[in-house]
Amino acid sequence: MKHDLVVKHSLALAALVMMVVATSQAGTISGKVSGVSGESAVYVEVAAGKTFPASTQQPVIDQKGLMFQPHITVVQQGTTVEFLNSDSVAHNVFWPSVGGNKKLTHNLGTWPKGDKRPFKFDNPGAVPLLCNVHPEMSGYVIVSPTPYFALTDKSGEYKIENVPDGSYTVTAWHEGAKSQSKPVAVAGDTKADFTLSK
Ligand SMILES: [Cu+2]
Repeated sequence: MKHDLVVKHSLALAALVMMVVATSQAGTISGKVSGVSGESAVYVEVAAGKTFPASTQQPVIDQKGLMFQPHITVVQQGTTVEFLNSDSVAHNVFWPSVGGNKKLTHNLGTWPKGDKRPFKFDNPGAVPLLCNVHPEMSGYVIVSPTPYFALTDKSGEYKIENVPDGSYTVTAWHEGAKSQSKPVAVAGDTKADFTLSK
């Protein structure tokens, strides 16, 4: 009788420990994007039944020296980006599509030095930034559907931290290359490499 109770207690404790472990485990996804040179964006796609914290980012994309700076900005879906003009000439910001969808084309307008305009990116995918005053200007906002994303370094290495354990689809994007998505099972520290081509 006494022994039975101890066993029951131990089982209950073990179950509790397992629950705590199961709900608190998070890992990193890291690896390398090769086949292309320079920075790529890597992000985790939405997974069924999972909810994510809202964006806390407040990114600024500057137009300086006739360039979008930074050239590539990765944000979580729902993030408001401030577009600043630091040049003495007026710049425009527009994009022909979002995630390849031309219906999501938008022109933010043209504004002078020191001014900035916000835009909230509610749709996921790559947003090619252009300026209709300077055809040579180009940049990108990559809108990640989850808070789990990274920009690789110039050699293609990346690390996405604090991803809850589970099964995901991870996408790698590179300017001018075909994006690649692959299933990744995150359990602690997980590796995912990509090889992209044009
Ligand atoms: Cu411009």
